[in-house]
Amino acid sequence: MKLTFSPTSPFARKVRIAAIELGLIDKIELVPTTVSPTTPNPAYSHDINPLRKLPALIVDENLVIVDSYNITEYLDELAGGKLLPKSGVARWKAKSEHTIIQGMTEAMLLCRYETFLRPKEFVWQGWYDDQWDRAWQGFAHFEERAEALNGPLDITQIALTCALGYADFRFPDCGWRKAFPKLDAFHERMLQLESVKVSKPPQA
Ligand SMILES: N[C@@H](CCC(=O)N[C@@H](CS)C(=O)NCC(=O)O)C(=O)O
Repeated sequence: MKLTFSPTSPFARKVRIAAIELGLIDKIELVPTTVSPTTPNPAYSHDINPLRKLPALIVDENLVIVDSYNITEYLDELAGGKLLPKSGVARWKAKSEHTIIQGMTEAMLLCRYETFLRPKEFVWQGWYDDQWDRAWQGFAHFEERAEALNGPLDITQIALTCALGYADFRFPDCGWRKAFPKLDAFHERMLQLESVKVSKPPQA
């Protein structure tokens, strides 16, 4: 299998951590890929994902899986289901919590694009602040529910680690550790895992 990949992407990192933890990383070739708003990439749009986003998992000529959640769920299924509850309320709760983390990460990514890519004269501070607030409220949500992060490794813990790591990487002065001490302790715990250590984004 091939995974379109960037070491700075929190979504690709999630898949990489999951693949390592599920014992599948040796079956996946990481393919360095560049996609960015305003930069056309016709081959990627045509062959991999018309939305031009990474990661995507190319399983074979018949199956390309897009979106980090779908890829993680697929790998989890291959490995016998370790990262997501199998059914019922627990499964829907895990999916729902994951969607919140996905939205937080996407909101931070939009903040990054707003300041890094958008021409200065077009930056909309109110919009930036609103996106940032969504991510921040999300962190507050998980700070309030930090006890739920103490169980066996699951998709919520992996995705939240990637969101916090992305905040460190792109917004090093945002102060999340001070504001959310339980998440800080959680993140330190997760950093003990080799999969989390080796996948840390490069220095900004
Ligand atoms: N929901 C998607 C989000 C993926 C995403 O936004 N990836 C970013 C890289 S971190 C990307 O491909 N950006 C390129 C673009 O938006 O043009 C997922 O979970 O895979």
